Amino acid sequence: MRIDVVTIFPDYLAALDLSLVGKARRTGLLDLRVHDLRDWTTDRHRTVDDTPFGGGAGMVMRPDVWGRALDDLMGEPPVGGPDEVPAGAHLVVPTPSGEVFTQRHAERLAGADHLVVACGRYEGIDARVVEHYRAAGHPVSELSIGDYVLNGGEVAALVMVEAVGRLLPGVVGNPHSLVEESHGAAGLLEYPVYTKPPAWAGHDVPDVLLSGHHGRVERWRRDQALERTARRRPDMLAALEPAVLDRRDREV
Ligand code: 6GU
Repeated sequence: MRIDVVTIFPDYLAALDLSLVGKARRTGLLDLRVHDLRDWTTDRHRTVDDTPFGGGAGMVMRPDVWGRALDDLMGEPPVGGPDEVPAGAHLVVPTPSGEVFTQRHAERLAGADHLVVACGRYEGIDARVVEHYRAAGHPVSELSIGDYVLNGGEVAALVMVEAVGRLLPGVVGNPHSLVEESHGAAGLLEYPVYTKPPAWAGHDVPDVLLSGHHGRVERWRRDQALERTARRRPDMLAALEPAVLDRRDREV
């Protein structure tokens, strides 16, 4: 997969050299390129923003600068028809006014051949930019990483690139790690985990985990996951398909 990130702070994305995503880049599983939006400015001051029409506080990022950058990076939009192979990038715009980014978005984006992530700063990017690439036929996703305010899209882009990158085949060494995790297919939070030593600072590992009884361990983990989800994320529990709950689950 190819991912282009466009930002006025390329250094923010330096963390993507590290860990599993960094390794995926070095081994060629992920072609990730970070670009400075100011490379597409044409004035002496390398201006990317201006005052908002209609007034108000803050600055808005100019559509002409973004348009030159994205025209260079997006490729041709996909052509219609059910049998056509999609060509051209999926545009991702991190913004606090987007849909809340979830594992489902990560899974969908991981299926794309090419993502372009446009990081806005200030009060955001002129709305015609999203309108333009959508009208041209590109898939466009405006996504927020949660209900709080950041200074720009860069940290959100880090979150999204990591969440997507780890889903690419071969990036996470043990594919089982992708199955049994919070926000995975089970729709439950992950159960608590323990390792050695069995007694630490007066806290013991639950006996069942030392019992060697696989069936009881599985049941205990499922109960813990259900209890946690009920307490911490009642919204997730309410959204569960009733069919995924067994009779024992309902007693928890
Ligand atoms: Cl994607 N951008 C900004 N600026 N703030 C946010 C966000 C994104 N997601 C949550 N807060």
